[in-house]
Amino acid sequence: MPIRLFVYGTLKAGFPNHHLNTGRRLPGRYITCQAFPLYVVRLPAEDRAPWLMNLPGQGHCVTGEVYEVDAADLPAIDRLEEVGQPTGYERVSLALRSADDPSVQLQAQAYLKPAAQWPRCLAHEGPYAEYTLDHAVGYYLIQDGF
Ligand code: PCA
Repeated sequence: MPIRLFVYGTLKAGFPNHHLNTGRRLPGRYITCQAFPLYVVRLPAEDRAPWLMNLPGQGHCVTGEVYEVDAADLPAIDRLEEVGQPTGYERVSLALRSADDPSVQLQAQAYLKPAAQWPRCLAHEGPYAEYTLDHAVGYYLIQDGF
């Protein structure tokens, strides 16, 4: 059974973790129906990571891509996103609309940061409506350092 996954960060096509995204993409781009704050956060000794905070109503409606992922592949992606760990993402269901045809709406899972991890004390940029390749530059640099 495939599940729908909305990706807005490094799992998007052309971004650093896309090779770990085993899903089949639905054509076009999708936008969250509700606004959420999308930050690019600098973690000490880590990367420059996209954080979509689970704070609906703040920030912007955020653009990303939707994939159909085999349920058997989901645990590996959950591990990458550190679901269940104190510093990880939580996988929640979001309402989305197609960027091309606003009448097309669907629900998909997405990796959001719990509100309690709000990056007040961390260097962060945003909120943005979209995570771009410019935002991923720091991520690439750190990855290259390993
Ligand atoms: N990976 C997930 C959540 C943030 C990240 O970098 C994604 O692309 O949606």
